[in-house]
Amino acid sequence: MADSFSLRNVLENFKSCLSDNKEVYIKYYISGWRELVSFMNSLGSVFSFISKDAVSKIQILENFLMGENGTHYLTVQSMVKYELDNELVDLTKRGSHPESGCRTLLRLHRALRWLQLFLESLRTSTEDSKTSVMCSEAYNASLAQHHSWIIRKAAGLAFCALPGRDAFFEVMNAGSHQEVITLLGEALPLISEVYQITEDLYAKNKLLDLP
Ligand code: 1PZ
Repeated sequence: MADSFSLRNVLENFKSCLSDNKEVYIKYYISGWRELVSFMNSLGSVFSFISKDAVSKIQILENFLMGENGTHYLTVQSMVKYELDNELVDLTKRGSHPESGCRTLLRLHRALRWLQLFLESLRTSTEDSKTSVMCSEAYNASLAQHHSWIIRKAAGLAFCALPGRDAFFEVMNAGSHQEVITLLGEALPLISEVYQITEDLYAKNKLLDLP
């Protein structure tokens, strides 16, 4: 529910993502994304083209997790191994597996880099910082390179509709500005760790450019 959103829920999910031996649980990874989507929806309908795409990717992964081969989709590590071992991934061009777990998660993984950069810049921002500028800088340094011109344009337009910094801190619903900043400081290392573990795993298996 949009009105029960809190930044804390997002962070709790990303915290729960890591197993003792540093594997990434898909269940919590997608719950974290669901929370972010509900947050984005509360910002207005300009963002719905973004949340629709995110939701469809979350849904693909959830279907794998709930499906008959669900045990192989417990962690990102087990998913990669299972899909590669069974040739369930289109490696160079889209073919018979256009919606593999690996390529789907890669899209969210790239978006996680955007999130990491954006939240870090929010955390260190000052009163006169603009959310739209922070958001587009984070985007240009991450996701943009994977998007077509038309999507970059649409994203740029959506960023202009972001609430200002004060309102943004309010909708995060995690207390005073100072409390939000503290919470971000605690959470960002966890998000970075989840990102880095996934990045290394994908790099090792040469999966960073999946079509
Ligand atoms: C609060 C501000 C929100 C800004 C979000 C910044 C990200 C902008 C992304 C715009 C892309 C949306 C349209 C869909 C693009 C898809 O083509 C790509 C590639 O997928 P493919 O076509 O290969 O299947 N999809 C993505 O890159 C995934 C994007 C997920 C974005 C989730 C953002 C969630 C933000 C949470 C906000 C706090």
